[in-house]
Amino acid sequence: MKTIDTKCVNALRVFGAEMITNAKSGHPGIVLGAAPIIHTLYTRHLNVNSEDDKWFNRDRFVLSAGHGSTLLYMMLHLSGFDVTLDDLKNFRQKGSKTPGHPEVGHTQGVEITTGPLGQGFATSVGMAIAESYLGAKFNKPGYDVVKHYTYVLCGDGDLQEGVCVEAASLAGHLGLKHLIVLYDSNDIQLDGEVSLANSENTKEKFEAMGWNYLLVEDGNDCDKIDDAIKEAKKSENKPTIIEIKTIIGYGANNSGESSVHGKPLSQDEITILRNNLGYNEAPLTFPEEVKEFYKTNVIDRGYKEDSNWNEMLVAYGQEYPHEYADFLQFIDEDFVVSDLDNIPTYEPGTKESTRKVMGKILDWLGSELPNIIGGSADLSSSTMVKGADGIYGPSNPLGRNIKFGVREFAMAAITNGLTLHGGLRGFCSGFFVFSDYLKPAVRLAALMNLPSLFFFSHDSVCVGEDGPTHQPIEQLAMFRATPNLNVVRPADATEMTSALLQAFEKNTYPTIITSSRQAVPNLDVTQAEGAKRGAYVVFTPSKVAKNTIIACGTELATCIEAAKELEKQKIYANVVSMPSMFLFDQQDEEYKESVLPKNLRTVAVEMGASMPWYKYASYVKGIDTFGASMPINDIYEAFGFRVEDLVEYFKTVLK
Ligand SMILES: Cc1ncc(C[n+]2csc(CCOP(=O)(O)OP(=O)(O)O)c2C)c(N)n1
Ligand SMILES: [Mg+2]
Repeated sequence: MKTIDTKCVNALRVFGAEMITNAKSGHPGIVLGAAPIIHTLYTRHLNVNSEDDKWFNRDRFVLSAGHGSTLLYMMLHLSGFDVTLDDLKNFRQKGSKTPGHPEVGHTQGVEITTGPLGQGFATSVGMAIAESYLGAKFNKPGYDVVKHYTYVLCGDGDLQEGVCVEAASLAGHLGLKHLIVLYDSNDIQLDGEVSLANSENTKEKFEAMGWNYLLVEDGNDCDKIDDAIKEAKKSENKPTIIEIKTIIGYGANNSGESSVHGKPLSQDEITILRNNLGYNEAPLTFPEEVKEFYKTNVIDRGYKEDSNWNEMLVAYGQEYPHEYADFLQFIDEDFVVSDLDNIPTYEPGTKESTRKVMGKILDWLGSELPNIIGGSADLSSSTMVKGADGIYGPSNPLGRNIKFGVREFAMAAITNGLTLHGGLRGFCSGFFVFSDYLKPAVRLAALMNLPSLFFFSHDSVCVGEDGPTHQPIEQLAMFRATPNLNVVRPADATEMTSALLQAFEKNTYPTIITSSRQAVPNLDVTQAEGAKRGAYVVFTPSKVAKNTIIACGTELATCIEAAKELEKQKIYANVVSMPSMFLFDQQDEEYKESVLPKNLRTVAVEMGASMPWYKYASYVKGIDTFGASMPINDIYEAFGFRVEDLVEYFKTVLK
């Protein structure tokens, strides 16, 4: 190992520890332990170009161990990204570019928001699928227009998470050869030794899942790390995990102990660290030779790689003009559904479950939008959601139907990865009640402003016989409470079609669409434009309304029936369809007042937790207990959602 590598690694260790001490907050353990790993990756392998940070064929780097953000910020600074010395000194401070954990879109060069352990790893599998798919689609002999690696740095905690195992199992099955995981294996985690909670054999575990496993016994040896990465790059048909044995907090007085994981070093401890490493440069600066080394080995190398790629792309464009034009369209995600002439339609008066509509429209969209890719968690025959062009895998790398297996959380994280990579839009699907299993990935999509799409069926107690384990109650409330997330519960085919078309637009938020298991009438009063605004009036009585009934999903048709019955009994109520609270809340005050006049008495109806509706209504007919197993026809009666039950209820609260 060259002296310059030692110099760089020690500079990173001391600067990183000082950044954390300066911030009075952060995680010195991983910074001191894993500095040689990230240094080797950036200076010898990672192809990125700070002058063209969105360069399509750049390598993707995922810091799954998001608590090591200090390492990433130092890399970005030294690699020429928009992270200044002052930004590093402002680590974790108000308004800084260097928040506690990496946030995509907030800091240039950060590929993904990480911090929730395990999810970075799982999301990287989606990036690797995207790379493999796009490579298969566009590469030609001599022209690897999409061929890059997805690198992950993870720790013990990441690998303990179930989502990692789900994702790793699928990645092995799919043979994602350009996925390379660098495992910072220090045998220590926050609370103590890893052996207190784990005794499995990492090598056997990953090999059993179809991975290559490599071991670097001395995590301070950059050359050995380099050799292992070179070896991993040769993989023909498997992802690779490189277990790198490191010492947490290397150089600190409490190295090798869990106490160094997340507690800043004191000034005295910094002095000890500096002495142990024989490092005496000024605090919070990088030596010139370190900066020079990064300039040559990351900035200049990345610039050259990017330029070479651009040159190649020009030649590709000359030889393959059609593919080239297509490729640019993929990069720009420049796909819109403009011609709706052939979209499947449903006549008013017919009946269909909204899940069947969802499946049919999505199949149609699959042929209209070549960049959409996704599938279900072993439920495509129930949710009706699947991707086009056959099942994706080594024998059909151009399949756009991903068989996720019963791995909901990894499915959603992978969906985020597909979208984050660029060039593709990911979607996935399952039973709505099991959205609990993947909620953390929906949350991260919302936090990342990522337009991932989550399509659920079986959206209420009307699931019926499968009973309370399968009947969602609180899930709508949970998701509606999540910031920057569009939750849509369409009432019929018209609203479902509108929701799906809107979901595939260029949004800065993810969308959840829920659908019914049971058939519902396709109404003549629902409208695409109204649905797009989140809520709109679908029924007005013959005399001036004193009341508003708000409903959505399968309850809308029943509420319209009930309002007509009320009218006969001289209670006059408008009915408002509100498929999306998120979209309605974005409308101007005038529109909102026109839909929900404040002087009217308002009641909301939904076969789910009542909580979200109190934002709009004084009275709510909801379900605040778990469901129960019984045939669907009994469900309506048992929970009081037949037309006659609703009429009786409305008479007690409306005027
Ligand atoms: C899902 C999740 N659970 C818990 C945490 C809190 N946490 C952050 S780091 C950490 C310990 C992880 O251990 P390891 O990956 O070995 O990191 P090291 O101590 O080696 O830096 C924990 C529990 C988290 N960030 N995400
Ligand atoms: Mg550890």
